[in-house]
Amino acid sequence: MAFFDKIKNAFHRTSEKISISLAGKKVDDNFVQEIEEALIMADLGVETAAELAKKISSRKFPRETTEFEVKQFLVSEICSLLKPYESRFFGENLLHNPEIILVIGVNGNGKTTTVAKIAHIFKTSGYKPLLVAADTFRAAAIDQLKYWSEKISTNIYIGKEGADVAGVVYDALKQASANANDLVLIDTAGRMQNRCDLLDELEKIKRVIKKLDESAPHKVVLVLDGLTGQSVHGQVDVFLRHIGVDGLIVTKLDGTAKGGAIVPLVLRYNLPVLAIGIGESLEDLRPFDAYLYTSALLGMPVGE
Ligand SMILES: Nc1nc2c(ncn2[C@@H]2O[C@H](COP(=O)(O)OP(=O)(O)O)[C@@H](O)[C@H]2O)c(=O)[nH]1
Ligand SMILES: [Mg+2]
Repeated sequence: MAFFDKIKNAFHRTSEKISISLAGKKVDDNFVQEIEEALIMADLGVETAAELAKKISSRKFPRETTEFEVKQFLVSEICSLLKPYESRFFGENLLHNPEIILVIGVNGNGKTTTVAKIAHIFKTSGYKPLLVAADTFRAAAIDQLKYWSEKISTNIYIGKEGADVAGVVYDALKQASANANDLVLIDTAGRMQNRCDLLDELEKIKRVIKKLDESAPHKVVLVLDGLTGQSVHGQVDVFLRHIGVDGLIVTKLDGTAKGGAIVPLVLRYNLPVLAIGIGESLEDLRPFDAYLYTSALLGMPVGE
C-alpha cells in the first residue's frame, strides 16, 4: 500500500521513539510512564497521552505482554478517538450546484496546492470545477493557481493583482453559472502579519458569496501545515472565531516526525479532517483514515 508506506515512513521517527521506550520492558508503572512520555514527544498532547497511559494501566496487561500487543491496544484506542473525525468528503456527491468551497489558512500551509488537488479529485469523478484566485495580493499566487489549472485542464477565474477580492469572488461566481461549473474552489490569501486585514477580507468574501447563495459557502476548509507545532492551535482559534470552519485539511504529513498533532487538534476543536496532504503532487491528497493514520503513527502493519 504505497500511501500507507509513505506516511509510515514519514512517521518513522515518532514510531521509533515509541518503540525504543517499549523495547524489552515489562508492563509496569515505569513502562506506562515511558509510553506516556513517548506519546507526548510524538505531539499527541499531554492530556491525550495521560488518558492513554491510564487506559494501559487499567487494562492490567500481564507482565509478559509484548511491545506489539501494547501497540495493538494503543492503535485501537487512538483509532476510536479519531474515528468520529473521519469524513466522507471525497466519497460524497456534492449536494449543491455549484458547491462553493472556501479554502483558508496561513501562507505557506498548502492552500493553493490543496485547491488544485481537490479540483483534480472531483474532476476525475466527473465534476466541472472552477478555481478562483482570490489571493490578489501577490502576482506569484495567481500564477501558481494558473499553473495548476492548466495542468488539470480546469476553468479558472483570475482576479487582477491588487483587485478587491470580494469583487473578484462576485465576478467569479457569475462566471461559474455562465460556465455551468458545479464546483467552485476559492483560494484565498493568508498573510498573518496583517491579520485584521486578512480576516476582514475573508469576512467580506463570505458576505458576497451569501448575496448570491444564502446557503454558501458550503464548506469553509482550513488548511493546516502538519509541520507546525503547538502554535497550530492558535491558528485554528483565530479562523474558527472570526470566519467559522467546517473541516480541516492537514498537509505535509509526508515530512513530519510529529504526526501525532492531529489527535489533540481534532479532540479540542471537534472538527472533521476532510483530507490529509502527503506530498506536492496532485495525487497526494487522501481521505483521512483513522486506522491507517494511527497504524502509521505507531509503526504498525495494517490488515487488509
Ligand atoms: N511535502 C509536501 N509539501 C506540500 C504539501 N502541500 C503543499 N506543499 C508545499 O508547500 C508549499 C506551500 O504550498 P502553497 O500551496 O503555495 O501554500 P499556500 O501559501 O497556503 O497557498 C509548496 O511548495 C507546496 O508544494 C504536502 O502535503 N506535502
Ligand atoms: Mg497560495
